[in-house]
Amino acid sequence: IKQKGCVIWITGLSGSGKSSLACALSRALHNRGKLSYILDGDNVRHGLNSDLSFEAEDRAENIRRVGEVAKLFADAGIICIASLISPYRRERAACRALLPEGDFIEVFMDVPLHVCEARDPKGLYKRARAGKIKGFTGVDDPYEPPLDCEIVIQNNRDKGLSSSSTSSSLCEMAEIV
Ligand code: GGZ
Repeated sequence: IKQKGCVIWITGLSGSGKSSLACALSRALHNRGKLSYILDGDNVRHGLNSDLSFEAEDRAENIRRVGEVAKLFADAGIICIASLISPYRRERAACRALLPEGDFIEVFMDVPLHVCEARDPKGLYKRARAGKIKGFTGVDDPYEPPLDCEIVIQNNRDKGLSSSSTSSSLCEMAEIV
């Protein structure tokens, strides 16, 4: 196997397009003959992390566990794409620190809250605004954007990942790993 493992860590608000990017990236890698595996926050929370809530301490533990599992995938030579809100800088930095320099690629889905909220694919923002979900990221819970990450994607369109800058970022990522 010629492939070297690494972690591509996608952070951003709910509805910013993290999961869509993860899928598109995984396809782009597959087309280049590279093996990847997606760890998606929403999915992992149904299994490995089903014991965790959205309280700050549990979010930190969610990020920590995904970081450790991502490292195991990278050690096995797989490109692990982690896609979770991961709202805290400190925990993202701790995940980065698990890997050798250059093997952790942080991608920020830089989408304004109002755009995510207008998309609201699962109606969660609406429920959060109505007070039915407490502690929703961006509404009444913090999100700390990266200050210095490898890739920033401005995915401002109403739907999908159609912008040309997004596809060039995709190619860039698929080529660097
Ligand atoms: C944020 C929440 C919340 C709260 C449920 N805050 O867009 P989604 O629905 O499909 O993905 C979100 C997912 C966030 O899980 P993560 O593991 O990525 O979060 S973190 O990294 O902060 O631990 C959202 C849904 O779960 N969801 N309640 N209160 N998102």
